[in-house]
Amino acid sequence: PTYDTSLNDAKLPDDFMWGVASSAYQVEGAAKDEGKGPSIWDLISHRQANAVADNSTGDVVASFYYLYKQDVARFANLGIPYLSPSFSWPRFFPFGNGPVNEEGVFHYDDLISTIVSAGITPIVTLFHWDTPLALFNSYGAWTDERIVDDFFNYATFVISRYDDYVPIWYTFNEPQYCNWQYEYYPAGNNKGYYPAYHNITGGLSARIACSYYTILAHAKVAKWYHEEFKGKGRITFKNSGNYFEPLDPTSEADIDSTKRNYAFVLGWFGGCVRQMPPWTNGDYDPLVKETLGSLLNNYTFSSEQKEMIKGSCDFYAIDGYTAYVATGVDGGSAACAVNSSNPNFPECAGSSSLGADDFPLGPAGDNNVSWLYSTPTAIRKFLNDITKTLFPSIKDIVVSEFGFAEPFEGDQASLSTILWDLRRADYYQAFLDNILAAKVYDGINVTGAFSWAAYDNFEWFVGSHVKFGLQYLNQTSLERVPKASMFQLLDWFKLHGGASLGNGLAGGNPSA
Ligand code: PNW
Repeated sequence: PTYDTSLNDAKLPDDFMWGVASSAYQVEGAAKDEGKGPSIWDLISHRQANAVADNSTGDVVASFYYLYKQDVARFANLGIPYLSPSFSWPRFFPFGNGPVNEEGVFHYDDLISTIVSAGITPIVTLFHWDTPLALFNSYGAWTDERIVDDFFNYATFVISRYDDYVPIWYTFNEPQYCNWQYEYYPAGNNKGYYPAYHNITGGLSARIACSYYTILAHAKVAKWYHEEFKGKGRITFKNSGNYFEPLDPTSEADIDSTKRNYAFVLGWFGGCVRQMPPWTNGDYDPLVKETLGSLLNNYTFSSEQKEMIKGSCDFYAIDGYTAYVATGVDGGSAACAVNSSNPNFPECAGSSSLGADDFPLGPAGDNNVSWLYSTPTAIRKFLNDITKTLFPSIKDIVVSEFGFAEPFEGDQASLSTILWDLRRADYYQAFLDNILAAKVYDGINVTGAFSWAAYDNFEWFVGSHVKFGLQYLNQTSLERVPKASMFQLLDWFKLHGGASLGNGLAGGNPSA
């Protein structure tokens, strides 16, 4: 890869937020301990053989639930100013609603105080896919409107308790995933990270319902945070999305396909930042509405709801990992028809990998992260697309996750190869250079960048042998060891500035 040396002297402001991200089920372990209730992921990983590729579970992983004190000390020693973990809903409320689990509360009390005492600023995600199982069993979780109040109850409990210490709240991680991968495995083929419902095949109405109630749950919490609670910090959710460009920039069909990809991934969930014509405030993307037509009938937003959704994202957060080219497919073909037997995402659009900027592809084959291409230059173009074309009203944007999986299958045996992860180090260097270029050259107000992941963890359906970590995790001893990519990340911020330990709260919280 070639690097842009003209950026060598470019500096980030002192309030540029950076750090490492994680999620409760992927790192905590202690799945049955201290009063935690089961989540959908305890069911998926335990009760369905081969649902997780290597049949690993979240029972132990990094045991962050018990080892957080040494983890936080290590992050502080490395000089990492922000941590972005998620909290576990069924640890606070084992049944999803009802009585609170005091042991869970004490745990998160101490986690927050440990982080803050170390000079690190916590940014907390309230929901990272671990839906309380009880809510599936009682009413079908995300397909039922009762989820809105149950999430509200959980979210307001947590925010009220920790708002003094948490300058940014993410209500949801990537709601896109209940939309286009919405089915409970093995009932459906489209394995959902937070499936809409666990004993039906999902189908289009589950998919639409789950997106609908997620948006409403976010908006209800944000309205409370802004108007009633008057929170000290900011609130939004993390979007999942990747850069798309038309395979042939002169082809109408390829351009149309690019628009559809963006509309169905980002636009579906964009009402909270959509504030100018031709879009309607607070609503779904017009292309989504036009494509789905009457299928949205039971899930349209009232004007009161649109009012609540509008402005419910204080800034835009994007988990952007990779890039694709969009290709048009015949709009009239059966493969493209939108109906309940073919609800696949994204309607009437095709895509494949983008040429990899001479960076390597992510591990494919047995490792099953074949969606991940190392295309670090795309983030600059993506930030331009989001802030200038898709949602021009956005004032600031945070890259809330980015990262790369390594080693590849053949490398797994050797610890030195695992620690000497130069492909990931290259990805980080070039990715961060492109974020900096977007800021310096394109004038985009990108205010943070968070690496996935703090250490190797449980990578959902592909299990614990897929390693996104900046630190190696020895799965037997639970020892953590920083990899080359961790030092690459730290060196990059040493060179280019950004937040440092201890200045986070003031930097990240405009009202502090
Ligand atoms: C994110 N894609 O998921 C999640 O927030 C994390 O929990 C996960 O471990 C991490 O990225 C790495 O996978 C994604 O297909 C899954 O573009 C898939 C995609 C993007 C993000």
